Amino acid sequence: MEVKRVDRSQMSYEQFIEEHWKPGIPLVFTDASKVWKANGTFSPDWFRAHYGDRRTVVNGTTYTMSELMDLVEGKDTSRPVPYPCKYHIPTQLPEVLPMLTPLGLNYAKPNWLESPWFARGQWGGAIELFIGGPGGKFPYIHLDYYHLSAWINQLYGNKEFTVWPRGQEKYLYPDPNDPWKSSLPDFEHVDLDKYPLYKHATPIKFVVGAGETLFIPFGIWHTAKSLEPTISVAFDLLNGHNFPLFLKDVWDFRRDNKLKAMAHTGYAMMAGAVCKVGDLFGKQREGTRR
Ligand SMILES: O=C(O)CCC(=O)C(=O)O
Ligand SMILES: [Fe+2]
Repeated sequence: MEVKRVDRSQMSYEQFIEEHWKPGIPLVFTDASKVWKANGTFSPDWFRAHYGDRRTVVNGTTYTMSELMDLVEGKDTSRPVPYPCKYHIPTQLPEVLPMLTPLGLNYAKPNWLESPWFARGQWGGAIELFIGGPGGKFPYIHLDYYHLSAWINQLYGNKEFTVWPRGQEKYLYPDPNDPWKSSLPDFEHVDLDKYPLYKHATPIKFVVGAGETLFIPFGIWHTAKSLEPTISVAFDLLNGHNFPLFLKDVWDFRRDNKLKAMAHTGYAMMAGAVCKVGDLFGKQREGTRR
């Protein structure tokens, strides 16, 4: 597997669906987020100027935006730089949402997570701002929960990603208590005596720069490392293609309490059915417009 880099002129929506969304092949778009006002605007100085006082909690410590930016830019060297530093955009920075439209960049659609039916659920689907400093590593290799597919939009600085092709969990030692996470402590220095199967793994490493977007389909193990001060916006994608697997996860995550599992799964089934009908009407509307 290779991770292709394309610009919008090289990839129609239909081609993206057939060649990447359906088969689950990651892709870097070099210019998809150009449709967002955030592209070219988001920077440490811009966030300091507009939302310097906005607070978030990282690993149990509360920081303001200005404090975080000073840390990741090396202006404050008095304490360690945590990673990832996150803001949940709809609740912690709702003012920037209009700078992220259309959220799906004209590719990540239809996205049922944008429907009010799914916004009520407690199953991922966050739109998050990630802030990182040089060397900031995501703490583990993982799969995203609920079989959601991730879109990571790099808006400032370079971030290195590593992905493993689908089916390599057998080489990545999933944590028995949370099989969505690998138990390898540091994939760049794996102790092959302790984790011998890792020698069969085929990691693919690449850098995603400012203005670029990485599509990570469900089932692709991944991790990330900020190479310099970075700002990204990540969101998830759910529609009829990954919905059956999503639904199974909604059940599995709550199966210790059958009543709760049934309530959540029943709700998700209904929400999915409503969205499916919405997609059909959406398609019809597009059809009549042509
Ligand atoms: O940008 C990153 O650090 C990776 C984030 C990620 O994979 C996640 O939040 O699931
Ligand atoms: Fe992830």
